[in-house]
Amino acid sequence: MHVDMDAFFASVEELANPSLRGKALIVSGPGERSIITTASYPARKHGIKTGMTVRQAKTLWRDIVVVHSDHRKYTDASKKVMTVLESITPDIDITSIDEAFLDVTPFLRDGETPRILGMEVKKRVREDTGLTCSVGIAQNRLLAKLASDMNKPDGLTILEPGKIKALLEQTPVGKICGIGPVTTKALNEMGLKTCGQLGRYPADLLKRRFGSYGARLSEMGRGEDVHHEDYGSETNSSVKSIGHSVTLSKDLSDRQSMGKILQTLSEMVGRRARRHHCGGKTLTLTWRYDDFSTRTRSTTLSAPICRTEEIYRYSIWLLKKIEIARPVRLLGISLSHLCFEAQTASLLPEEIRKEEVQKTLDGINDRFGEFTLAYAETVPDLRTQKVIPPSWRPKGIKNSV
Ligand code: TTP
Ligand code: MG
Repeated sequence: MHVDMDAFFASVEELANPSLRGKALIVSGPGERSIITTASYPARKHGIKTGMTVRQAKTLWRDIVVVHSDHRKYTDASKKVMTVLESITPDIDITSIDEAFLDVTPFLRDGETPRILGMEVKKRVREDTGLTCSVGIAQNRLLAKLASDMNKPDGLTILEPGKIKALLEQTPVGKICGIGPVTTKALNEMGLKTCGQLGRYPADLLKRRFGSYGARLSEMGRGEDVHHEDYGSETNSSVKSIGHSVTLSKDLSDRQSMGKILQTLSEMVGRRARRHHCGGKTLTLTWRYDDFSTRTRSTTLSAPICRTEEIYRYSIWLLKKIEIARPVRLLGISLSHLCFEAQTASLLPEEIRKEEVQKTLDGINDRFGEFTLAYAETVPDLRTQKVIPPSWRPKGIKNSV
């Protein structure tokens, strides 16, 4: 079973302020250039969706109501939702702030039909949180997720095994979780528009074109999900990267101003890595131009890093190497190739001193709040723009692939 909350941030805002209920509503950061994290269903009727800027939304619907994100509210609501789901089964895998997979096989063995079970889950979520969700039930995760999206909002969709083949014939490849816009475009150019076509296409040709992902694509086309048999709880080893990005309040072209942003992002990424006792061997700098084209540049180091000062130093190094072809509207840093518990104490006096400085800074910020003590270059107001990635987990860190 896949459970996904409907227009989650917007619904939480409506719950907190009932006068917003039923309105065309968007949730975003402050300012016209901010990106919309979600739009209520009435707003979606006007073509407004996640990823647009507030300004674009206003051109589509002048009377759109804009609410500024309040992440505390969403994490609190998320915890309530997950508590309800955990009361249904401990076999749960929370995959983002508003969605989870539940292995409900044992209930079905006891004779409860999927529809009764789905209705019961929806009822309990609504009673305990005041929010609606959409539920999909199928024989594996891939299909359950496809199902939960089919009748949003407040939907309940059950995919019976006998009907899946026909459904996949009609399903565009981009509807499958794990096939993003770039792959969708590439597949479409190969003449593969539906899952049915993708599933029938020779797997070795897909492998030649997409590498090991090609084999996975072939399975996806057939609605198979052999990789997700295990619904066990999250382990740190499943975490692939730790990153933060920020949409800038105005486009930047000079490296010095960008450096200040990177200082702030280095602290945010480093803090998260240190909290989870890990470091990353690969550092990636992401930048997005004003035409929304996005670039990345990475460097892989001989040992994992997690101190703010190190992350900053290498991101500045990358920044110096890149060509800035147009004004930049978004900057991001991420650490990948994560090593857990890998930090061995350094023997170099200078390194020991830096580690002590870092521990002291962290200690103060743990006690008095983030950025209480920060490097002088840090831009403090950036923190308010922080967006919770969809891959957020209440008990863990971002699992981005
Ligand atoms: P989603 O479940 O993707 O979207 P949603 O719940 O708003 O709408 P739907 O009914 O279609 O499920 O994401 C959950 C929340 O995560 C969403 O309310 C806002 C946040 N979010 C971001 O912050 N950034 C993003 O890019 C996306 C997609 C979501
Ligand atoms: Mg949702």
